[in-house]
Amino acid sequence: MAGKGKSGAFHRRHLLQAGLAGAGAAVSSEVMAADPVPPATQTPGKPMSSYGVPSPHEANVQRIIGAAYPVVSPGTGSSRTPLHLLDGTITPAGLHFERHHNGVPNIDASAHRLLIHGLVARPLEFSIDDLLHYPRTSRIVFIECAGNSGANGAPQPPQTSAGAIHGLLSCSEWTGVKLGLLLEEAGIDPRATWMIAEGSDAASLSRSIPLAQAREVGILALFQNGERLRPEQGYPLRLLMPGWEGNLNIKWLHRIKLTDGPVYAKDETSKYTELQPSGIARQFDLVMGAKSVIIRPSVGMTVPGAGFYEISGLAWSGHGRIARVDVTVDGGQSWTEAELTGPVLPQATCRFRLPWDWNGKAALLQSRATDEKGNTQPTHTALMAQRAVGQIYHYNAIQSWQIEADGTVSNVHA
Ligand SMILES: Nc1nc2c(c(=O)[nH]1)N[C@H]1C(S)=C(S)[C@@H](COP(=O)(O)O)O[C@H]1N2
Ligand SMILES: [Mo]
Repeated sequence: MAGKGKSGAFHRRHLLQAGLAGAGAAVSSEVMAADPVPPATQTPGKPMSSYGVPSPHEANVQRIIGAAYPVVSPGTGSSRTPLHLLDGTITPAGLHFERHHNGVPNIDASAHRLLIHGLVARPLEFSIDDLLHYPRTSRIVFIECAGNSGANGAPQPPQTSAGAIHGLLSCSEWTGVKLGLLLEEAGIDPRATWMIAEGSDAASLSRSIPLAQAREVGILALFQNGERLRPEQGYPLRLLMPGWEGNLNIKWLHRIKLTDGPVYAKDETSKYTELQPSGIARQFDLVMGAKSVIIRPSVGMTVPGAGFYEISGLAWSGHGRIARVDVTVDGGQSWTEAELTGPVLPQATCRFRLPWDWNGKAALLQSRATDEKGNTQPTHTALMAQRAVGQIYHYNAIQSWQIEADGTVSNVHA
């Protein structure tokens, strides 16, 4: 078969040559003659609506909620994007993952202010209306929580869906004002090397960020996928640090203070610091590594017998664009480069696909992303060797899905 490796994975361009593209049922002329009239053609449809919602037949497509302290602090925790029920690269706003350290505040945009102060020539205060007067920029960017995929750090990998494991990851188009523009307006004091950004939620979440990068890539986001930010994503204003750990993307942003060093705020010392086996902690590990996950198939799906399938998943890197994704269906004996279908943007998720002619025997599926800077993914064993017990931040190891001959999928450490 043209272009097909011994593993059964092959390039899309060989698909039609191989005659494997068709999955539709063949139709006889009798069946065609008896084709019933679709019922929906017999009555007028519903009228227009002022804000559309998904089809009622898609009601199962929901965020996966994990409340850390449901009784004492129901707003503390996260909800995950159901990656396994979606396709493409953009996350619908209502399914963007959520990570709140003390709930979603209800903020009146007309009363909200952003203060830029500290080591600046002129402290400045902006209303949201003020910010809406500045030139805007748009970028399609992922946000990933540093704790994403951390459940895979356990000795026994969780037997839950791809979304439940990897869904602290979403990708949106964000629009707002370049942070550098406002910092320059305030006048950066030459002694300023860091800044601290603070949210106006009940957690007052605050993070120190190196000033040079914040000035270069930071965006004060006001819009998400074309509409104003959702409350869960930081309405009316959030800091966007493309490719940096989720925690730095301060929601409900109300203060930025320029400083001559990191502040060592509670949110960057009690959390988001990684203990190594040596006992020394790594601090300010800020950029999200190269990563990929096969989403179809994954745990909870069944591969119903030998035949043609499309393997598909997401790849992303905080360091830039994804250069390639390699896929194996035999546990790494042979790898095939997947096709990146659709936009491949820096600091954005991209979709990879690879046709697979499954022979119906046990198979071990893995994907490995490489970004344009040459960063790639470690194995689970190699990653855990660099971590103290229980340290799961920045888990970007290769995900392994075991397919049994009966078509069931399980999560394994391979
Ligand atoms: N003010 C504030 N900003 C915050 C948080 C928060 O709890 N409060 N959570 C952070 C964390 S840990 C992450 S991963 C991202 C999550 O962004 P999202 O909820 O829009 O997905 O926001 C960050 N910004
Ligand atoms: Mo996070």
